[in-house]
Amino acid sequence: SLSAQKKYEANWNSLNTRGIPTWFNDAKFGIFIHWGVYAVPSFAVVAPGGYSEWYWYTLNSGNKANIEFHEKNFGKNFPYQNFEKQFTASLYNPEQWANVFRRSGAKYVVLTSKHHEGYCLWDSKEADAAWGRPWNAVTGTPKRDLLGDLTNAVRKEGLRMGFYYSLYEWYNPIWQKDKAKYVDEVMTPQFKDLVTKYKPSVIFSDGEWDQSDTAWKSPSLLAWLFNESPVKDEVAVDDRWGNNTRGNNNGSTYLTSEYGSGMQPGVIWEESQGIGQSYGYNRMESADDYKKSAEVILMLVDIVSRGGNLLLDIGPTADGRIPVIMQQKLLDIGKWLDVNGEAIYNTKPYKVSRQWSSTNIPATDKEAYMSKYKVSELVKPSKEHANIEMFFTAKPGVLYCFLPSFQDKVVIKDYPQTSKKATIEVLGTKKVINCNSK
Ligand code: FUL
Repeated sequence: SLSAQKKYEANWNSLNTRGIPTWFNDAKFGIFIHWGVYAVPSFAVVAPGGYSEWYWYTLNSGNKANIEFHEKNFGKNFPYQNFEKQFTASLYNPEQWANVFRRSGAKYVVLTSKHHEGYCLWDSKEADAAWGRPWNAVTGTPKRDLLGDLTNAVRKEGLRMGFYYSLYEWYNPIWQKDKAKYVDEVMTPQFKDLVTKYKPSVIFSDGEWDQSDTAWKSPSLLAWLFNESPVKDEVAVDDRWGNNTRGNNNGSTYLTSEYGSGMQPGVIWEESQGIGQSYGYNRMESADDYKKSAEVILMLVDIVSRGGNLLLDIGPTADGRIPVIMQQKLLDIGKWLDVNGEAIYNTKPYKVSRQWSSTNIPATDKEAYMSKYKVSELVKPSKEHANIEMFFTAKPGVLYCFLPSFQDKVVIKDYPQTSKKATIEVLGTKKVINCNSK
């Protein structure tokens, strides 16, 4: 779908004629990874927006809970950057991670190459030069190309690899002195180095809100990416390129929602969220703070029925492990996708994405709904899902229906009128079930 041989100019009108590689919207499910020095304190107050990767900033902005936690555990004068010594990745096994990702049914992985703290998971000389100290995983404590090793392992499992990249850094010394210089001498060459060396299929740009796309020079960076980079025909990029770009449905960038309810069909979009309420690992979260596997599956179905992708986030530990509870959720999702993936991957939204329950149970009557429909605890619908009888996805000649709760009998209100009699099958069984169709 990309216009071959075309030269894109450094303006949105031209860039937007590129489109987005079709593989992205067909993939539907990806794994997001937030891993950096913040994995050491691994702390946030458990609440909506309680992002542990914001630890440094939250501490500096005087958050009482963070200060108390920090002083109690690390002392009054412990600077954040000293956490780097404990970011060992000593048990890191990228092949094991990639194996779990493949078995989760995800088709792509997006790793934080650099978050707002500025620490790089590959050998970025721009990072060390700007910070005047080892501030990447190769020259720093892990002594390992964490990003490159995962990239290789993920590709060996047959998945695509992409990177999250924060344009700005809260405390980069050059950024703080001279933003234009930071753009020219740190961010731009660093970004090009990342893309050239590791050839990502996705760029999830972020940290764009401080200034405009013009100040970031992001249109020319994207022109380079689409014209000259080794991934010009492959890469899908998000919509975070300046404080004026997010949410623009402009053709060359996919829209991002974050712990949100996502968008409606007609645009290319991706919702991201963690299994708990943080992207980076938060040690304050307990098992009860994590979504149940069935809730994540229902969320995936809901998103895909509206034409979107789910980028489900996990947060590894400072010593390089994926918390077992996160692995378990991923494997549960994979088991479900083994049977039902046909109704997810490569599908398009149906003309209606859902059918509301005719009994129209208010979300507040969830308990009554559950006992009426014998919904088990495991598939307890979330508030938003309680009234939904069915979700739909489609492929040519096939309509897929997802029932969040078991029912003996359903009526598909928006079934297309055809002369052919339909057959209905439950995926994973060879059973054809009774139906009346015109
Ligand atoms: C946000 C960031 O500030 C969060 O920490 C996280 O990376 C999320 C995906 O994007 O804007």
